[in-house]
Amino acid sequence: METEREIEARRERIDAVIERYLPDAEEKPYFDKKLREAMRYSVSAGGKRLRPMLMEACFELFGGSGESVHPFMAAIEMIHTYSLVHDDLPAMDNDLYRRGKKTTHAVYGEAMGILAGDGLLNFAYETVAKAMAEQAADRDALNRMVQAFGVLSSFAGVRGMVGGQSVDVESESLPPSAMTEEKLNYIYEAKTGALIQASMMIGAILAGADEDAVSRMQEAGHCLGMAFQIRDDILDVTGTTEVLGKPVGSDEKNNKATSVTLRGVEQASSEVESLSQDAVRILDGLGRDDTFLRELFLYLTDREH
Ligand code: GRG
Repeated sequence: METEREIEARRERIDAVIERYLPDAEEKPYFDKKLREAMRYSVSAGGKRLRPMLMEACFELFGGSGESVHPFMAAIEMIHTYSLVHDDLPAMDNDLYRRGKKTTHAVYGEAMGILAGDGLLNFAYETVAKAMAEQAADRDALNRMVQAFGVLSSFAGVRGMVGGQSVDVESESLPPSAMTEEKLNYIYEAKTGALIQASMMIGAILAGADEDAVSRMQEAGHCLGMAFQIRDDILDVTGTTEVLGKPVGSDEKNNKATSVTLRGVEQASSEVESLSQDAVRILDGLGRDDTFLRELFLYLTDREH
């Protein structure tokens, strides 16, 4: 209960941070007002804010303080939200509900859905670039931000989330029997795991953690990301639309190969358990006060939505 209260309090603070970096819908020129409204709708429609929360908690774990992590927290949520907006489009999953609300394209139309996603992706990098320019005088801080920027762009891109999504999309036109364990692991690590890994690594980098610590965060993020996605597969079978805020049973409807269709709910659940223990073990191995992060890991791998 204490953990849930802490998570909720952090989520509210993160919402306020993100709000500060979103484009203003009223700002002139007004001709593109609809686009800015659609971008704001997509981000403000809710969400657990897991990635910025992990980023901030990792920043704190390595002794980071102050606001240098804020633009990156906002940026990763913008990138995550763009991926959801595009994933919901008719050309991809064609979903009408997300986070308990109508999806962006269902409200603003397909073309504006595409543009809102494009807008969020670009605005994420613009946000970070602006923050970097403001740090130009402090070489150490700037170097950390440059490194974090590299992680953000590569893990969100072709070698990360976009790459994973492309293989996921391609696999959908093949029979589920064509899916291999190796390919499914790649899809999960890239599509879902990459942004989780990036969040944790960026928090550590901005706090000044050394290379070894950053690679341990990458490893812990891998375990957490895999556990998170497998839990998502399980919830698609065992969850409810009311609690999840999105349709359930969509994997079966789309005849999609997942960890559950390949290995069954029971085995998938024990994988979640062992991956989450691995993640906690890596974290504990750092010998730092990881109380909140540890609780967050366990909460996320045990989540109901
Ligand atoms: C379109 C480039 C592109 C990528 C899409 C993220 C993604 C890749 C697709 C979304 C579909 C999906 C089930 C992804 C798995 C990761 C996942 C469970 C995303 C939802 O993340 P949450 O639960 O969402 O953190 P909220 O709404 O809480 O932010």
